[in-house]
This record gives sequence, C-alpha cells and structure tokens, in this order.
Amino acid sequence: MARYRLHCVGGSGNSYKLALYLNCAGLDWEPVGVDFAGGQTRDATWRAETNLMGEVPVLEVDGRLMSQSGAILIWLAETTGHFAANAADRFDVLRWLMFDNHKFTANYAMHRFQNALTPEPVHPAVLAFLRARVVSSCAIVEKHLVDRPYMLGDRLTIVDFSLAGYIYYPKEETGFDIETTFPAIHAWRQRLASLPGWKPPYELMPVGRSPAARVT
Ligand SMILES: N[C@@H](CCC(=O)N[C@@H](CS)C(=O)NCC(=O)O)C(=O)O
Repeated sequence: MARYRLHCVGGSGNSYKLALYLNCAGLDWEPVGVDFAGGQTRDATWRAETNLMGEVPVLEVDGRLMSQSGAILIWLAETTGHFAANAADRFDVLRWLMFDNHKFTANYAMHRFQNALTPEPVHPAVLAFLRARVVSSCAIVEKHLVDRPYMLGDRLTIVDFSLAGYIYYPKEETGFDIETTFPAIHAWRQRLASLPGWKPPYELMPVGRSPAARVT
C-alpha cells in the first residue's frame, strides 16, 4: 500500500490538484476510487468514516484522513518541502489559495458541471451567470500571469497546483477555450505540463466513477 492514498475520481479537479502535486513531487501515492456519480460522497457511512464535509479529495496518510485541497497542499509543502514557498510569501500563498477556492476554481468547476455534467441541460441564464463569473476570475489570473512564469513569481509553488485543478479538462466539458481566450493562462499551463510527472486528470486518476459528460 502506498504511503499517500488519495480518495478521488477522475472528473474531480479539486482532487487533481493533489494528484498532480503528489506525482510531480515523486511521492509514493495511489488513487483510491470514489463512486462520485453513484452518490458515494452523500452516503452517511462514507461521510462518517471518510469525510464529514461530503467531498473529495481526501488524503489518507498513516491512517489520518484529511480534506480541503488548500489545507492539504499547505500540509504537504510543510511536511515534504516540495513546492513550498519562501517564508516571506506565506501571506500570498494563503491569499491566492483562498481566491482560488472561492473564485477561480469554484466558478470554473461550477460552470463545467452545469455546462456538461448535469443529467439534463440547465437554463441558459444559469450558464450565463456562471460564465460571467469565470471570465471575471480568469481575467484576474490572466493579468497576473502576463509578466511572471508562476503565480508567486519565478518559483513554482503549491499555489500553481491549486489553480491548475480544472484547466486541463477538455474544452467541450468546460465550455472555455483557454488557449484562445486566456493566452497567459495557457502559457502557464503549458509550463506546468512540461514538468516531470505531469499527466492529464483522467489519466492520473483512472479510478472511481465520474459523472458522464453530456457533450463530448
Ligand atoms: N474546497 C474543497 C472543494 C472540494 C469539492 O468541491 N469537491 C467536489 C468534487 S471536485 C465534491 O466532492 N463535491 C461534492 C458536493 O459538493 O456535494 C477542496 O478544495 O477540497
């Protein structure tokens, strides 16, 4: 059994943040599949035994179960040293992780879900509302990345892994063509994709059951 066990599913970008980190850091890890499409994260027993918050990812290390990708990335950086920021950047790490959780990932993930993963198409007003929020938060990151290679400057840190959660899912799912719409984000994601250990989400987490995409 691997030291780091990631309870996850291929379609979960929040899980991908950790899977990508663990793989790029070269740590001994394995994905543990969750039947997300079948409602396992809503199951009372799963919540009692694995994560009371009802979410993936969950990282299991030495019998301890941890949730919240941002908190886990901080813990991993502190305990392994991989992709840790300088002590002077601690405030910026927290600031961007919160922005990512609240806006960048949250809006993009929600739009992707409503765009392609619900059983039936949603009302166009829902998509329009979410799309505007994605454009707004992506524009902030786009501007930030125009003149720096990584989110905190010259150094690749856990912040980059956090923001990278959803940016490699197919544009048919996300409804956004990053390459043409956000060129600085595209250049940044290409830099990350050249890291040893990089793989796209469904390949890195070929486990569990993801919701089927309506559009392909
Ligand atoms: N802030 C959390 C978000 C986790 C999250 O939203 N996970 C999704 C899958 S990507 C989930 O399990 N959602 C279940 C639900 O909202 O009921 C994190 O960063 O870990």
